[in-house]
Amino acid sequence: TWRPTSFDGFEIEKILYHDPDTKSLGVLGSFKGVEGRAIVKLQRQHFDIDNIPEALNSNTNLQMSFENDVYSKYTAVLPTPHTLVNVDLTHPATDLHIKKAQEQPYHMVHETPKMYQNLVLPFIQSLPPSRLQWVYNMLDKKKEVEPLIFEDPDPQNGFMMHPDMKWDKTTTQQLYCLVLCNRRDILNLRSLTAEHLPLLYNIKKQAAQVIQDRFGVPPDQLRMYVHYLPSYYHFHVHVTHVKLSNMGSAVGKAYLLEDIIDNIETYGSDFYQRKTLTVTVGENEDLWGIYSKAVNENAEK
Ligand code: M7G
Repeated sequence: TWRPTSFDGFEIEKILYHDPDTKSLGVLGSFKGVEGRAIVKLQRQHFDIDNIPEALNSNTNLQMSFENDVYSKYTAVLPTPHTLVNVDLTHPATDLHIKKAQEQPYHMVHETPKMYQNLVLPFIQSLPPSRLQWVYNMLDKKKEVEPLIFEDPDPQNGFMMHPDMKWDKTTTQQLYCLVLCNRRDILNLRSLTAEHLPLLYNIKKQAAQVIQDRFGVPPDQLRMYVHYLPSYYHFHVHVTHVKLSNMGSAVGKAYLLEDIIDNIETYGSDFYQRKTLTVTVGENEDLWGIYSKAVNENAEK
């Protein structure tokens, strides 16, 4: 597999997004002489407190941009060390990757069980198995440079836990782990019934224990949730530090593991087959086309 050692000859095709909140930027482009397009995501790293005394001295010039009463704002370039960035590369990037990375309008859609059965499920079943190759590589221990954090090999209730690709592992305050269950027959939240309670309890208990032991983050500072809808239809649970917030932890996308367990226990095994679920869909997603057709047809009736 080709891997770059610098951005030599990198040609920018377009800016996919740039987000001042997360101090991040996504670029589509290509490396000179290398086949395929590349998505490059840059994110500024958090400050290393040890370097702060070195930065806050006469070497750092302040340019005032705003003042009001006791308040003022400046821009400055920290001299040492040069500001660090995190780089995420997707290469070769498919059209799907590019569409996913690109800034786009989002919509809240109320997905009824009927919409799921008639429209969404056939769509999920039509996806090529290659979409889950990275998951199976991890489960089969074929390819995964990231360290395995934990494994329970039980075929029914077991799972694997790795650091999520989104975590740069520099701080536990941004802890982000990914739990992949061993079973390959659970598509998503809608698939879950009382039959899966032992699996859900097992994840809740063991993942929290391991994270406490390994990273010192106590169970009540973890947010464990499932995306509905996810991007990948192999059942997985996101485990993050409670202080980490992003689009992925927003309502209309993240469903808490604890609440899922409680809903199935309190309201019945078929809760998630009967419930209307609110989902957040981007216009670039295939599902947006499917949903908007259903919503328009309903409005005409
Ligand atoms: P999702 O809810 O299906 O989709 O979560 P999302 O990407 O819209 O959140 C899939 C999760 O798997 C995300 O949190 C990804 O960051 C993570 N992920 C994706 N890939 C391809 C990898 C990978 O190769 N390694 C690891 N460790 N995590 C991945």
